[in-house]
This record gives sequence, structure tokens and C-alpha cells, in this order.
Amino acid sequence: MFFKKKQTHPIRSPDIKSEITSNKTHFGLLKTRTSVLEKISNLFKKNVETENLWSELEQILIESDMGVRLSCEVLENLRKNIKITISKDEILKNLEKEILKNFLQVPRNLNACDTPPSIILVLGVNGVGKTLTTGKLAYRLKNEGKKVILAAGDTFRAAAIEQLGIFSKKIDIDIIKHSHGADPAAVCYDAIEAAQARGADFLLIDTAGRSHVDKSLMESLKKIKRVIDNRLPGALKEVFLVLDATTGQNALSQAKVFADSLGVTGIVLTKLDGTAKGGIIVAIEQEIKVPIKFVGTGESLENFEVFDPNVFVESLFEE
Ligand SMILES: Nc1nc2c(ncn2[C@@H]2O[C@H](COP(=O)(O)OP(=O)(O)OP(=O)(O)O)[C@@H](O)[C@H]2O)c(=O)[nH]1
Ligand SMILES: [Mg+2]
Repeated sequence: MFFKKKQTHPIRSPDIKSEITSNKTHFGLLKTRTSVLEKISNLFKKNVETENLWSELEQILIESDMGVRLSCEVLENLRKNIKITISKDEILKNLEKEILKNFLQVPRNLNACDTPPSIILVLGVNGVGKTLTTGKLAYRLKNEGKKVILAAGDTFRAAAIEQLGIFSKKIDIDIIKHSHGADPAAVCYDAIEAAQARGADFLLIDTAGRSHVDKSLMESLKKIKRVIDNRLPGALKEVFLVLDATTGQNALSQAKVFADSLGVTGIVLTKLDGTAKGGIIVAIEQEIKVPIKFVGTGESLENFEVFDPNVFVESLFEE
């Protein structure tokens, strides 16, 4: 289990509940979920016999705008997974799990071009884990048999080029770099040429991190995107926003700014090994409607996993 265990029940703990309920609708179903859970809680307070619970639950779900198909699916999964003799608390917990899992079922595959190279741009504020994430992704793709090239697009911070260089040596893949202070868009231009000439499947571009309210950062990132779009239209298959899970709600405001101005296609949530704030995942997806595709779970290149909503929900509910 890669998520740090939560100490309390997720729906009832105030931080997670507010993350879930304070946001607008997502995937069209959030409001439904909140009112459904309210009705279910009331039902549980009414002391209904356990055997009648099923039909009452079915009625609540079907009457809500969840739709008959989703309601039946949720209850069917629940029935399959639990014994009729378990307590109401257990039924409620399992029902919450099933509903949450359903909310999180969105496509999370890594997009790639039919004709390589596919370009992946890695963005985020400073210190969230962009450079390490770029290395982890390169390591993962190389292990899948892909030819990968790195571009040192962070020319802003003195040690950044060297940091990515260490990963390129470790993983044994090429890196395209200019000197400190150079134009990152020019690095990207050269990197695209190299990726084409060397037959790379993927070009991964690390970028500089500054505050998400820093206009010069946003302009510099937009320029990189323009260069890619002009030089190789259609090749930019992923714009990954890296967010640090330990920053909680702050990650959410960053996500909004980046998603609005840079067309983010996926989120990588890092440092999940150091936090119990996993509930931010639900809030981020609700708010910006961009899927979390990968999670960072430690400081080594191997500590990187595809985000699995089922594993995530189970870990949230672990006692
Ligand atoms: N525990 C843990 N640490 C991480 C994870 N991802 C990144 N880090 C650590 O976070 C710190 C910053 O990582 P970087 O990759 O340098 O972050 P960055 O976003 O590139 O930083 P700047 O280039 O300065 O903006 C490093 O000490 C990393 O080892 C993770 O998933 N888990
Ligand atoms: Mg960096």
C-alpha cells in the first residue's frame, strides 16, 4: 500500500469532508453524492432493520440523480463484497467506498503519439518534485523499452541542469542542455531536433519552478509550448503539473492557476509517502477536472506509481 495510512475515517474527518463538500460539482456527480450520503446517514439514524436497509438504500440511490445503472452497480458491488450480517457502520463505510471509487473512474493512461517522439512537459512551482518526477518517468519508460531523451529546460536555477544530468547518467539516457541562464525555449527546440534525429519515443522536458503567481514563469512556459507546437505540431501529448501532496489546499490553488493558463493534461502528486492528506486527490480532480496520473512515493527513481483509484480509496478507509 503506497499511501500513508489515515488515522481517522475519511468522510467523517473534518479536513477531508470539507475538501469533498466545499467544491463545486465534478464529473457531474458530487452534489448527488453529498445529498445521498446525507439521506443515508438519516436512514441509519432511523434504526431500520438491517434486512430492510438494502431496499431503502436502493430507493435512495435510484431516486437521486445518480441514475439507475450507477445505483445498481454500487449496490451490486457492495452486496458482493460484504456479508448481510455486518453492522450498519460497515455497510455505510462500504457504500461510501463504492461511491467514491465510482467518482474516480476516469481515463488515466499516458498519452503518446502514433508517430514518435511524444513530448511531455513537466511543470509546477518550486520544490514540488519536477526534476525528480522527470527522472522517475524517464526511468519507468526506459524500463518499458522506450527510448527516452531528457531536456534540461530549467536554466533558471544554477544546479538544475546538473541535477537532471545525474539522472541521465544513472538511467543511461541522453540529455540536451544549454548553459545556466539560457533561453529554455531554445533548449526545447534543440531537444526536439535531437529526439527526432535519434529516434526517441519520448522527450521529457524539465522546467523551472517559481511561484504560480509569477508572470515571467507563466510567460516562459507558454513560450516553450509555442516552440513545441510550431516545431512539431501535435507532439506535445502531456503537460504534467507536479503538485506536492503535503501542501494540502495550497496544491489546489496552484492546480487552478496552471490548469487555466497552460492546458494541463495530467497531475503527478508527489510526496504521498510523507502525508496523510490523500483526500486532496478528490478535491483536485473535482475542482480542475484533470486526472491524477502518477504519484510519487519517495525519493528514489523507483518510488513512482500509476495512480490507482481503487487502491487509493481502500487506503483512505484503512483503520
Ligand atoms: N519523500 C519524497 N520526496 C520527494 C518526492 N518527490 C520529490 N521529492 C523531494 O523533493 C525535493 C525537491 O525535488 P525536485 O525534484 O528538486 O523539485 P523541483 O520541483 O524540481 O524543484 P525546483 O527545480 O527547485 O523548482 C527533493 O529533495 C526530492 O528528493 C516524493 O515523491 N517523495
Ligand atoms: Mg527542478
